[in-house]
Amino acid sequence: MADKSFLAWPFFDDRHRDHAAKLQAWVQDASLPHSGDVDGDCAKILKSLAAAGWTRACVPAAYGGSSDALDVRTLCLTRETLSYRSGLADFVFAMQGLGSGPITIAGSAALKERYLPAVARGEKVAAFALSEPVAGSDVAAMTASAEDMGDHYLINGEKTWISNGGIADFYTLFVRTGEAPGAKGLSAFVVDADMPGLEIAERINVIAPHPLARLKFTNCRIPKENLLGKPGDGFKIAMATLDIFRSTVGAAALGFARRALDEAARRATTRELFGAPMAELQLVQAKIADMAVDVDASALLIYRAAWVKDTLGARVTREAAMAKLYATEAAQRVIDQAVQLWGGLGVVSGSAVETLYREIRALRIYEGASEVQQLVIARQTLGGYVT
Ligand code: COS
Repeated sequence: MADKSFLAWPFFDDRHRDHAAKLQAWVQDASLPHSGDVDGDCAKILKSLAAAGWTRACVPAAYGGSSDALDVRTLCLTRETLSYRSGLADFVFAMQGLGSGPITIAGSAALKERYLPAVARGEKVAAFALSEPVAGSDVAAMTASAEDMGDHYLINGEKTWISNGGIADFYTLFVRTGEAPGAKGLSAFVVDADMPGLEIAERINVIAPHPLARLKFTNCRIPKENLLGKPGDGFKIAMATLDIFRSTVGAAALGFARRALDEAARRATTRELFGAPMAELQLVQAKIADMAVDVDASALLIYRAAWVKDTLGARVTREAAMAKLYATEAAQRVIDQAVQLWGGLGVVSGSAVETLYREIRALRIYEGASEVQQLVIARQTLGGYVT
């Protein structure tokens, strides 16, 4: 069974330990379908998560949430626990938080009232629309635009790799409004999925299937009150949202890695090789040791970042980037070793480690590829030496 001793670490309060224990008990018996119909499965999973109250962690208490402010430790514990059992359940939970995060951070009281309680209750499906065909890592290069028409904005352009694209009820959208070149000329909006001028141009299939789409905006008319923050605030709102959710991507990777380590240990202790259990071979022990270190080091970086954000309220860009970079790369290594220990059975479609092998890959890319995290960490580190 997955090691839970980390819950005794000083990063947590008793309410986190209580949350983790209750979620763990729930997730063991919950109905979390993986039927191949990803849209239908996501709808069913969201209903279950919301009925049990877990999606309340995605919004602040004033709007039906479970903590006063978004609590990164609760978000991370939830993702870690869900991903251990089901990558799709983790995805559904995470998107409610990421997609509504910009509203929590910068929305007017009216926008918060209109969207956040419905997100917490699972009645509105949220999505986060930032990437474009030629602007993913370099956010400031985006070209989709919103033109100020006096009493409304007119949106034109494309967004791609949009998770929940096609099933979302609303998108938090980042576009160029042109107050200044580059990062300072972007703004954020909430766009309802049924707005005329917004179409799902393409559904995209990936190795660990989930709803994903390219969106096209053609003279899509958005009310002025759907602006988040002020014109020109878009880049900072996007980055502030990612500062919260990047640690949680690390936590999802950690759940996958813990599952892989458990599967590897189970294999090593039950399979006989050269006349003894595999676990007696030193080469196998070396793999298990490396996996265990990767898991604990990931957990330390993730819950350090989450604790800094929750308790110090400081900008957490560097810590979140380290957590995401390390935990996603480490989980890839851990899962690869688990596949190796399972041998031929490890590459059989649908086996636990084969599923993990597909599930982990996208986490090293989305919400800032590993190379973007390296850039962020290097800038923050070198910044301390500039005289
Ligand atoms: N919080 C608040 N403000 C931030 C911030 C953060 N985390 N990060 C940057 N800013 C501010 C900067 O301080 C700067 O403002 P000032 O000029 O007033 O100081 C402004 O925003 C521009 O920052 P920067 O110069 O770093 O912008 P860049 O265009 O160089 O950004 C990276 C580069 C690569 C860091 C950024 O584009 C990024 O994170 N890219 C990856 C995006 C991503 O995750 N894509 C996936 C989509 S979601 S699936």
